[in-house]
Amino acid sequence: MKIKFAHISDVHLGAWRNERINELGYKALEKLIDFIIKEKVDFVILSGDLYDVSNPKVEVIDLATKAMKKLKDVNIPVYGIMGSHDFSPSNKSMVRPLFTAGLYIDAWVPELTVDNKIKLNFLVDPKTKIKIAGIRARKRSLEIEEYRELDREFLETEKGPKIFIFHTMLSELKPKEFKDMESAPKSLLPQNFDYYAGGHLHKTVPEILNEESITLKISERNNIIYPGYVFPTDFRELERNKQGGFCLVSGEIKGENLDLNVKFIPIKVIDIENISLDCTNKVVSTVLSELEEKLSNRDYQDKIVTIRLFGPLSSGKTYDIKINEIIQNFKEKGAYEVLINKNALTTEEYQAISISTGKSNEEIETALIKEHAGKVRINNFTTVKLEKKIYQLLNIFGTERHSGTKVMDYNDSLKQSFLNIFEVQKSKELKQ
Ligand SMILES: [Mn+2]
Repeated sequence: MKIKFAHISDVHLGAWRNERINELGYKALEKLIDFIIKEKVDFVILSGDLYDVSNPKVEVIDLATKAMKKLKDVNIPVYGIMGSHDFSPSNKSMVRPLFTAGLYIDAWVPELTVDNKIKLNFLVDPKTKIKIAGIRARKRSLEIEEYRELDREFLETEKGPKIFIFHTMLSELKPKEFKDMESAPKSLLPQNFDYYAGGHLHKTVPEILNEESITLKISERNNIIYPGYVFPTDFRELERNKQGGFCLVSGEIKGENLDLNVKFIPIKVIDIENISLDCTNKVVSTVLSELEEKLSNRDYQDKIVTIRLFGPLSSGKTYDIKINEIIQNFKEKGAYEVLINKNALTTEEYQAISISTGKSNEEIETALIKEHAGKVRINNFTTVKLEKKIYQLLNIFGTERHSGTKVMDYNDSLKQSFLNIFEVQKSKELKQ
């Protein structure tokens, strides 16, 4: 029997603060849904992070519901799990209503055995009879502990064909740039599945799928697949300028096994233009004129433009580089949206921060505060006094809002404490 399914992951609908960019993410999902309907897939596997947060806004939920409904209407079931982003430890994830309505089918069906192991029950896809089991993610990859408690024998001895869905990074498959991210050894996965549908890693793995757009044969040694994101979810991902997409998996059921081929299908909704400008030892006007030059040299029509400014300016303040004006200039040249990142842009004033490793957090904090306090001049404040104030400030920022306190009251009291620390009269309105 011939089969075909789509493997999607990390949609992160509504991940952007910029609504125009969110719209592109929505468009990407719609395009994807239309594509797989046309392809007449038997089912869809979603390896987590449909949403960017567990409680997205109504527009986002509505859009996801529409997308799922569209598939349901043509009898394409969607099997999946909650990812690290849309999981809620208090079970308040907005993925739940989708599960309840049957628009999305939860592949995480755990059961505690008498010897306290986690038994994952299988779903059976009615049309293909393929068995599906999955382990949902938790925040900060806490699900890794649960892999160790799985009733592996049950999972491994169940007759196939079968697919395992998970949302965890595997150490052996971890690309260099994610080296600091939590991961689990491959050996934690239960064996004997035909296809391992991975999520969480915002990159297509094996990389060759996305890089050379080849069709890969799934083999026993090569059956763990991560499609990566559907549309970039943050600045860095836009900057990497790798198209998002999903995996289209097709092949045949051969007895208890699957004979599969996988192909990455890019979903392109916009062109991206990346600008990276080293500002080391430049003055503000030089940076601006270099940007001006780039502005006139390239075509930005209907593109997302990312601009990264970095390095220490020789003089002036980082806020002398007016982001809004730059954005305006690029938009006048037809750019769809412009994002500027100047996190790594510094000035003499804040430069040369030395952090010694091996010290405790407290020691590092003390050293940093000392260093910074010595660099800022505020009328009537000695360095020692300023240091003290920074500590007071950190204290205030560390106060949590009690459940009985209204957000507005909490904000007001934060503001008042801030004013008190810096000995500012409330009548003088704080300028942003
Ligand atoms: Mn994700």
